[in-house]
Amino acid sequence: MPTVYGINASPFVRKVRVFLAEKGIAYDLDPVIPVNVSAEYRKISPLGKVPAFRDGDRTLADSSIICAYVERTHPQPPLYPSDPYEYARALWFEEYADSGLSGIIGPKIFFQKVIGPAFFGQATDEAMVQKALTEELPPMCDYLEGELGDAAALVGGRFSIADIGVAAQFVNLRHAGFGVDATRCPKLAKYIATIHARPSFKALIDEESAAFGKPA
Ligand SMILES: N[C@@H](CCC(=O)N[C@@H](CS)C(=O)NCC(=O)O)C(=O)O
Repeated sequence: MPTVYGINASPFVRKVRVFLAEKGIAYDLDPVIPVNVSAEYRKISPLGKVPAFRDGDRTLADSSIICAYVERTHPQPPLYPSDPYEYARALWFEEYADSGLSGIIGPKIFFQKVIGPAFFGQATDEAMVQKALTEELPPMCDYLEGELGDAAALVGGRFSIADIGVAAQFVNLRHAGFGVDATRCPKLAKYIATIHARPSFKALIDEESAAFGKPA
């Protein structure tokens, strides 16, 4: 059985776990916290980050690379589009989530509201949270709202890595007690709720909410 290394609060760990669940692949979870990681762990994840992955004697780091690998080892059901342009668009939304959404939701909202107070005894910087919620996140949601249109999936009308990557980030927003502004971005709000209701996401949201001592 493969092993996923990383804590469940990480959207990148979640991305890999959802991906494996959608493929029907069982795995062990080794809850590595990415702070002062061991020299042993750095051999698997040289940047010291989570997630990392072990498949027998093969190891990999980085959620995007792990998902790309698993897609090749377990092609069914396909989670990347086959059309070249749609494939690239799916990678783009994954990147938009990993580099764009994560930089706002992660440190400026989720860390401030959940991780900092609970694990580092740090007070929430409410000004930072409010700026992120009212100025920084809305234009990023506007973009997704426009790209989504009336579709149920971001690319090619079919659930893919694009949806996993984007929805994984919004779980952290949810854990922080916020959601997509349904008045400003009604399609995105409905889409995120639908993706989060998939069994692959719901199981993790329930597990994580329990760990944070909050209702899902
Ligand atoms: N591009 C990486 C990003 C992973 C990442 O930033 N993980 C965070 C946790 S959410 C981490 O390990 N941070 C610790 C560090 O940067 O040292 C991926 O997709 O796996």
